Amino acid sequence: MKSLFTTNSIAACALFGLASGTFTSVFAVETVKATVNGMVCAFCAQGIEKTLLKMPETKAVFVDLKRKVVAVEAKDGQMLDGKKITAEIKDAGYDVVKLETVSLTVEDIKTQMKAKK
Ligand SMILES: [Cu+2]
Repeated sequence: MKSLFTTNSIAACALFGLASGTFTSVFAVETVKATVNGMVCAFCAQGIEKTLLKMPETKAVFVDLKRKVVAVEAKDGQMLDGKKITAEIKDAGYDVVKLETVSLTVEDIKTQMKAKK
């Protein structure tokens, strides 16, 4: 098992993920929804998605270019750090104008956005 992981923290996260996967309903969904300025094309959206997916606590990312929305869903039982997410997005060259935590999954937000068309 040990040889599969490069660091202890990643191993701990992976193990926790496996363990919590069997009783997912125990934890409330935590998703950070950000309004981001500066995204102009699909590559911007893709870049932000990739950056945020690199965080060990990220389960899923959704980017809506037209509405300037970036949503990050935490893995079960894990916490998202709004400051860290803001820093990651800023480092990538974009501006976070609003940040809120919602009890929705990324899929829920996707559905909402589609419905609002
Ligand atoms: Cu772009």
